[in-house]
Amino acid sequence: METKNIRPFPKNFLWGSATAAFQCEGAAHEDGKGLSVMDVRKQDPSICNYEVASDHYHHYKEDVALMKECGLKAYRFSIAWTRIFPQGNGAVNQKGVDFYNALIDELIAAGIEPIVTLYHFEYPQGLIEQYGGWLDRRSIDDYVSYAEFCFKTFGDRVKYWLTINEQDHVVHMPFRLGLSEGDIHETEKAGFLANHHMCVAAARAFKACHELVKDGKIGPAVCFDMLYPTSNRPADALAWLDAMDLRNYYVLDMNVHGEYNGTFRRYLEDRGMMPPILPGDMELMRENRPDFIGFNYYASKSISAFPTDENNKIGDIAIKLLPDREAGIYQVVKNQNLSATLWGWEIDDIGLESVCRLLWDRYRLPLLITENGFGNKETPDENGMVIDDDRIDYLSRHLLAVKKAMNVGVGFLGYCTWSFMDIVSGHSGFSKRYGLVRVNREEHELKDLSRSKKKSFYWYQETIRQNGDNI
Ligand code: BGP
Repeated sequence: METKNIRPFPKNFLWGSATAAFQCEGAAHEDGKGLSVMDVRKQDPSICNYEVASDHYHHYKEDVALMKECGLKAYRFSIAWTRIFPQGNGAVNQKGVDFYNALIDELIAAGIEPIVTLYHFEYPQGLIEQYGGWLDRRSIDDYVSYAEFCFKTFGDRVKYWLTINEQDHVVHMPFRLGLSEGDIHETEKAGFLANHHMCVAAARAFKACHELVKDGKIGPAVCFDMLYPTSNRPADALAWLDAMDLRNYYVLDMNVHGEYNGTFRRYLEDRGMMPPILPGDMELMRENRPDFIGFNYYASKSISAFPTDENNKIGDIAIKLLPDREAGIYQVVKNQNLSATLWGWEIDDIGLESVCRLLWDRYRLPLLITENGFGNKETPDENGMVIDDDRIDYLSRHLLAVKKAMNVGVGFLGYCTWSFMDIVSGHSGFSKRYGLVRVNREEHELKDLSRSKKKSFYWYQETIRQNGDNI
């Protein structure tokens, strides 16, 4: 809604930026780090792997100095689980601990609040080999032991924690669970078993954080696209509700309310995919709630009804990243009202405003945007600077959406751009850049990995300096 006045950003708003370990650190085989599922991933050879990435492991002091110059109040990064526990459990690798201690100390000295993701896609390959990873309940204990170790070791300085990045995507991506593609139904079933174990593990991590970290706050970091019914046909509106429950709310409903929402439960039971729930699992979730909702937002999608017929039966699904078409439920269709990135991600800042309100209405927990950013192909101009006006436009519109959501009462902790420096994109290597800072390398040519500030760096610096009054 438009209002005559708009409230300013609060003084303690966490102006942040984010990365993830496997996408920026490099040093994939250095100082005792063990292998993760991302290291062993078989991928398109035209895309770079994660061995060097942005070489943040060796450039972290320079990177933190740039964050300080930008004025960041918070930096979200992830700990590579296998830098601390190379096998996922068992012996600790002290050099890994030393690295994160040094990074955290550097941030604190720069006046930047660390926000730490415990697990961002890079599951230890050792646990896959020992017992099949998240498909086995032993995974819960190993995740909790790792989390407790981090709380005890870093919790004197790290007060904001995130349990699992985009669990709602991981469970649909076989290789991130250490599975081969195989039979789609079996893979889906395995994914929802993993999902249950992750929710139990997250509840135990919420509990442990509250017990071990003085003033600690912890939450999930899901992906949350805005969804729209494509038309005012009632069947499209119903398909939209189903899609919201099945794509967006299902993990958070377990994390916050300790329940499988009705649509999700019926969906799983109908397909013989309901995981075994042990006595105490749901009570544990209900008794241990997160302190905030962390979510990544990039785009919106349009949903229309997709009825069954003689060709499309219940259970027929088309899997891409997530099922984009499920017979008897919904299908994702192009939104003619929005422009998109080069990768087809539909740009929708108003969608973010709606998401913030939906999340606040359903959970009444403060929000932390853990990722929001614009991926693009980029080359520096003749003066060596990347003039990324499209990114500035994208980020400022999305920040205005946050401001407008706060204006009608949505509680917020802060906002992180994705990403601080260029990192390896999850699906498109170094050809798709997100950073406020350019890293001088190409897909396969490493060059000197030097850092240079893009135009968006200066824009974000000014935005933080004005505490968002320019938005
Ligand atoms: C999120 C992930 C990030 C990052 C981002 C952009 O899903 O949490 O790790 O990859 O998406 O995605 P992509 O790199 O595929 O453009």
